[in-house]
Amino acid sequence: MPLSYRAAASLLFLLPALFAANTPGFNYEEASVPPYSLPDPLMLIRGTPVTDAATWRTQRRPELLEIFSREIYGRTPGGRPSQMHWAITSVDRAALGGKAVRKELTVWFTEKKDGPKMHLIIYQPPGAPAAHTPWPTFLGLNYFGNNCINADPHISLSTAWMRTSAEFKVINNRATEGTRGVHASRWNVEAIVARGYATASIYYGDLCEDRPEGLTRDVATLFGTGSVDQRRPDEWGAIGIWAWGLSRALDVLNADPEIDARRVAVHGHSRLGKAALWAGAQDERFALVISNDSGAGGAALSKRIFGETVERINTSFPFWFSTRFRTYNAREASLPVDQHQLIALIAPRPVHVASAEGDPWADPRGEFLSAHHAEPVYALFGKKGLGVKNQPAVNQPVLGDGLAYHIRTGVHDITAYDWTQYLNFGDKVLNR
Ligand code: GTR
Repeated sequence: MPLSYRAAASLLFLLPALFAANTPGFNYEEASVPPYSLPDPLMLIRGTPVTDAATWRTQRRPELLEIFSREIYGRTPGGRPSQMHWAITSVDRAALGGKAVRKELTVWFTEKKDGPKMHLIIYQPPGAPAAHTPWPTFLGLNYFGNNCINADPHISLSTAWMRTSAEFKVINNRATEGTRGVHASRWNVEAIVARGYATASIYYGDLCEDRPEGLTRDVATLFGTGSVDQRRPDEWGAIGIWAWGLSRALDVLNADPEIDARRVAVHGHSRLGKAALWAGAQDERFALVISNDSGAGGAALSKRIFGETVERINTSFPFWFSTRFRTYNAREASLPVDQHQLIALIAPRPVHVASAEGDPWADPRGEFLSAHHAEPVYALFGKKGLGVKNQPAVNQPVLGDGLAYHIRTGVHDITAYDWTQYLNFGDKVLNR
């Protein structure tokens, strides 16, 4: 007897779950998580424990940064280029119906106007801030050009290469008018500005196109980066370049008298959350780091082997990390570091890690455990960290002392709920 439509449909629905446990590249079974041991953030390579903040700063933190650079993300080959310059291209002090000030800037990384460049957009509360209280600011990379963060028709439309997407109205690798505001719900500009913060954004594709070719174009050309498979083992990849761009945006914000560059939170979702964490780990000027569903190579522990694995991410995206990271494909146990130490690199600066219940690919539990296992380093600085041993229940945010974590209902996304938590934590740690 033929299967009813409903029975066939439910079988199809079950198929991914049936294969999940055995398919190389990801694991959705908590029971299949192998026993693992995490490297101690407070043990120097030579075997001496770190017991004070000064030793952490001068010895252990540099050691860990070196390992993350050499083995995972690749080395950042330089800082701010000497010829980098920028110009404000538009200002509207009555944007969004008078609810915000909108500024657009172009940043050229060399003396050449036709060389590598990025566009920065800033929305800030209306009016001029009092001279002594410039705006604290949220800064992040976006996926579809600055035009995607709000439906504001006055945002300049990106002309850069972009992943073609019918859903986001990107046709033939270019943004169309239909791309305006497609990620407005992820950016929540009005809500952020209403809470007394500025929000700034750059398009990740201005820095490095999210495809293998990206490593030989734009910012990569400034440093002679090799192609995907021809790089030296410790050369950077796209995540390194995106993180570098966040630091260059901070250079520019630092020169804006209306922005308080000592109170800039760097945030990112998913692959851009990985970039935000790596930017925050390297660049101590970031005052708060926010990881939204950053998953593998971001906040999630690699050694748990839950959700996306090292091999899977290096295979799907061979241009995101260094080629040396491929050494750990299916060999997570041999990694000399794990992602809790990436969070620890940010200490004592605050970090907020967020997960979504319907996002097993990013391993919500592994994201929580990274924050949890970074606590000993916060403790060196007299901070409690999360202050909870167990992963909080869904929609029960923990805004702790130096560390925050929440998991919400719903899927891989940034929602108004996430922003409410980030703003609440921001009020706690940035609005002093
Ligand atoms: C996925 C990738 C994840 C995450 C995600 C995203 O395909 O496997 O690690 O980065 O993309 O950026 O949305």
